[in-house]
Amino acid sequence: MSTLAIDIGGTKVALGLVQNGELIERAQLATPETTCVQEFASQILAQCRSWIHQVTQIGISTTGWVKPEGITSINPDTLAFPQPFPLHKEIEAQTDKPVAILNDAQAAAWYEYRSLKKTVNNMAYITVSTGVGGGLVLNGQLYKGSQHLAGHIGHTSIDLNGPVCGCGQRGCVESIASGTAINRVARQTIHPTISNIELFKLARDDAQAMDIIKKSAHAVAQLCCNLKATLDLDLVCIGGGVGLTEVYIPLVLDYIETMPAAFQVDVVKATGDYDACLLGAAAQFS
Ligand code: BMX
Ligand code: ZN
Repeated sequence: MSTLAIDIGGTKVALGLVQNGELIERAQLATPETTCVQEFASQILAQCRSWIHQVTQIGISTTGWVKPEGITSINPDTLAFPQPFPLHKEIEAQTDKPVAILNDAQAAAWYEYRSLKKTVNNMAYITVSTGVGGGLVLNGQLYKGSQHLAGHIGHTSIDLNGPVCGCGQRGCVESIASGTAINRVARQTIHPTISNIELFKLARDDAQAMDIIKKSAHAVAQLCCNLKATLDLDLVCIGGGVGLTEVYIPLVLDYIETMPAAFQVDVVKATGDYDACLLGAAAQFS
């Protein structure tokens, strides 16, 4: 059975043809800028027309709060959807295939949980990317909560005097640790046009650059301990463009080691690597 997987992020949309959990083909496009749902869907489908007749179903993972009526933004600075954005209904209408949709980090959480070698009951997935997203698997099941919002752990505040987050709160983990937050500080303090790729390279032998990355890792370590205290997790899995860099998880682990033993938790790297959300889009059917 083949699935078309679509992962919608703030800057790019990844597409995959998935067979038996394996990514057979992959494509990518810049996230459409249109606010028209028909146009948004057709720009995406235009990139994978030849796959559509081969697939039985379509799985979407997307940044944003996914409700039955459509997607809405929690932090419009990462991607501003006109609200609600009924993308799943539009993709279904344009393809005549069954469509399932989940928040990107919820989808990756489910994929990563099912890929684990050891038996675990309670796990969180954290993506440190444009934003900081999350997904929770509790008692072996993806936990979405009453309104499908559960897992938006990037929007838990860890500093009452911290920066204002795009969601409207102050001191959210996302406002301190995300790729966007790191880049904002790097541009203010190092160079006005520095990219995150350049920042991570510079950090190999520049303490000021490394400090910016350390602040992000410290915030994510605090989030891991907060989750351990709240949910008594067995494991936290970290992914995302920032989270998957070589230095990041070791830094998070260093900070966790300094916390009280009761709040310490195991941290592993996402096995789906940069495609955890895309594979998660397809994993909704398995
Ligand atoms: C934001 C929020 C989450 C998302 C997370 C990571 C929006 C549009 N998105 O917190 O729903 O899971 O970013 O998203 O409000 P990413 O695009 O950085 O992977
Ligand atoms: Zn926030």
